[in-house]
Amino acid sequence: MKIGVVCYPTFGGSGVVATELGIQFAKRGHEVHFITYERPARLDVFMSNVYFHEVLPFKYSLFKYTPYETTLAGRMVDVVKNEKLDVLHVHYAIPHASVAFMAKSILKTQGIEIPVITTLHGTDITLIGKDPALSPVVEFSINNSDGVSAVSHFLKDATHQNFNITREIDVIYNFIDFEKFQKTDKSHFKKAIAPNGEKILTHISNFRSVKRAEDAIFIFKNVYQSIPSKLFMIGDGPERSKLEKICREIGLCHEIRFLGKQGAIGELLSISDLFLLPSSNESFGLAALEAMALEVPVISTNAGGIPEVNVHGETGYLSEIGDVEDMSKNAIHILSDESRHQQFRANAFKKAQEFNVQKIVPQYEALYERAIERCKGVMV
Ligand code: GMT
Repeated sequence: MKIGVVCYPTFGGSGVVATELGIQFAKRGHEVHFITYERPARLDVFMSNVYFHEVLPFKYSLFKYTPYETTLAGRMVDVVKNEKLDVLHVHYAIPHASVAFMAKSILKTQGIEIPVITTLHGTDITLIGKDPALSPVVEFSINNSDGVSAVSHFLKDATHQNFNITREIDVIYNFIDFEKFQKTDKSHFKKAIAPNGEKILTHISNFRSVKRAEDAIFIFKNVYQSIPSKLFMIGDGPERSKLEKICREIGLCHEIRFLGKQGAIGELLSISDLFLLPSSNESFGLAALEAMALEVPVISTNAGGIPEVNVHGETGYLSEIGDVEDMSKNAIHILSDESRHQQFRANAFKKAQEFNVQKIVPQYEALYERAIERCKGVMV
């Protein structure tokens, strides 16, 4: 198959899933074309059957805003037509699904029928997508996709609650490539960071308000009072300065490291003892799954689709949103007993295997094939 992939090329969850999925399809011998405004952050390998088509900004003095959607649609038309793509997979509905509809309509006038798959990732539905300014466009473009997937049952249900959906939605979970995500012995690195055997707690996010990253700092503050520990804050985003200020105010700057955006997530998780995900909204929680794949138990909220990944009392614990005291208590419970910690580590790893990429990619393949068949029916 020749597959077009449209996504946000950043470290955000939807971009990571889109890129890793594209790489998996390429490994299976398909030809994959990324159509994005930058080279995707996780596209760090060279493969002869992976192509990158950059969407360049179109600037003109008349425009207050660059017409990104128009240039993206133009690029989609160009790539589908000239590379003879079989399917176009867009990740994150806004604006990719409506732009794909535009490209599909243009191509139809030229006798080309391209199946469009839309994957819903989370905030495109639960936060911004349902805003009245955007919702008619989101609803229309979901209903006019040839195949739709959501990354959790929670997100599928939320899509039905927020929109009038006439199209079947497949639930296809986020996934882990265990060939890539393997625990490595980084004990020398751990010794440098935590020379006295301190526990390492880790939070990874884009530091947006929905992540409640300040709760991670307050949980750490409570844990630190009874267990010698350090906190990694990995990622970057609009709340970073506020978070750094909190660290200064509570006098724990020396124990909390802001590491910024990181490519080597696996190495940092390999030396982590506990992962903190205190989000107020999370359709799945890919960051938690990546932690679990490296045997790191998760302290999280019970928001959205997180309970479909983190199992209470088994792979970690779930608390109400904002209940820092409960999350702190649970973190201390896991970290204060070595054999209990090891059991949680083993459970987390076992649960992560349910999301092995080998099980997930065939589900996308089946979705593509159904959409291609459907479009062939339209052509006849
Ligand atoms: O929240 C993020 O980190 C970014 C966001 C995105 O779309 O880039 O992530 C969403 O998609 C991920 C991949 O499917 C999910 O694992 C995240 O749970 C989801 N984030 C939210 O729902 C807030």
